Amino acid sequence: METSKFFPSVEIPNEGCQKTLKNCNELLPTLPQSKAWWFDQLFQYQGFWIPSFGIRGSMLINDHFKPRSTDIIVATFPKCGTTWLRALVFSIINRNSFDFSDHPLRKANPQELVLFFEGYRHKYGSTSFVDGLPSPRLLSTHLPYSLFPTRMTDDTSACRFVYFYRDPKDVFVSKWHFANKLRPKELPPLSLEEAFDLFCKGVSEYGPFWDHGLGYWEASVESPKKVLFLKYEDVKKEPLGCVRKLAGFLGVPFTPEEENNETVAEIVRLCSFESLSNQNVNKSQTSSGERPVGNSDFFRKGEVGDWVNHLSPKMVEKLNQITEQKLQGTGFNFD
Ligand code: PAP
Repeated sequence: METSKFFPSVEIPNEGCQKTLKNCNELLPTLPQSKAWWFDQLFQYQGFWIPSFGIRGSMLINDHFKPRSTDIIVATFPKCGTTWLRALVFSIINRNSFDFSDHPLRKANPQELVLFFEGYRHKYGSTSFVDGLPSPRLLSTHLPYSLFPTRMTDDTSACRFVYFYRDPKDVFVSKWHFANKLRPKELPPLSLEEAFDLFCKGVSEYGPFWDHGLGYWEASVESPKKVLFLKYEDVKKEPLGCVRKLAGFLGVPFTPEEENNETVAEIVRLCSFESLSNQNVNKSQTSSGERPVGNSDFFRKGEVGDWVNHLSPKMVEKLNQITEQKLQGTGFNFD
């Protein structure tokens, strides 16, 4: 049996999973393709540009995942602050199990504590790893809402989704930096202009960005008890209020005693960019997963509005225009 720190054990997939993998392998060559920003190719699948492992993961989830009413899914478009949201949800849910001075977030990257859902065993196709996790299971995803099975998204299911939205201008800049850091050395750097063109056309990992956000936004309006839609910028502005809201949504509101002993403030402090990025485990280039991405790669600036340092006025105008057009009439307003 193969082992890794991120995925403790790898099993031979059972017959059902093998069938799903076979279906996926047959499907992939039939899908429209585009080059990815970093490693894998992108495939257009059910309206979104997704790397092959994401499609495999989604198909495995659809065919075999057994949801529990206690499941919590941390959902984001890449570079919207997944690391932060993972840390916040983990520390809220486990606040009575650990001392803040000796907390798991001081020893492990949030990726190791809230596992990448569609990434789980995608390569080998076994689902027993996630099946074996204790409740409540905290899982993180970049998959669009529409790619989850209805047994997770309809009213009969009690599992919950928390979604982080972020200004697309900052998402684009963060993604562009990340891509150039991780692109194989044999490839030329991805220019800002080329990346911008791809992003605007919706061609980026799990894109189009706007359709991704809208899927979760609409679900949050329709089923506010199932989907919580949070903005990165709002959590930056009002971290205490947002953490209280998050805890309430997750069914574990803070008690008056916790309010008095500063538990909310401790969580906000522990999960802040300054705190997480300064933990030794997150300063290292060590990879928590199977991808050649170091823990430190998930921490760059952690600021709102860094786009002003990178985008030309024309680029800003174009992105703002696309955002306005896409969100028109949806009831969702970025401001
Ligand atoms: P992923 O999608 O690959 O998992 P993700 O964590 O969503 O990455 O995004 C990384 C961004 O979140 C980085 O943004 P930047 O490039 O604009 O700086 C990273 O700095 C930021 N980030 C990571 N941790 C935090 C945090 N605790 N608070 C605020 N921002 C954070």
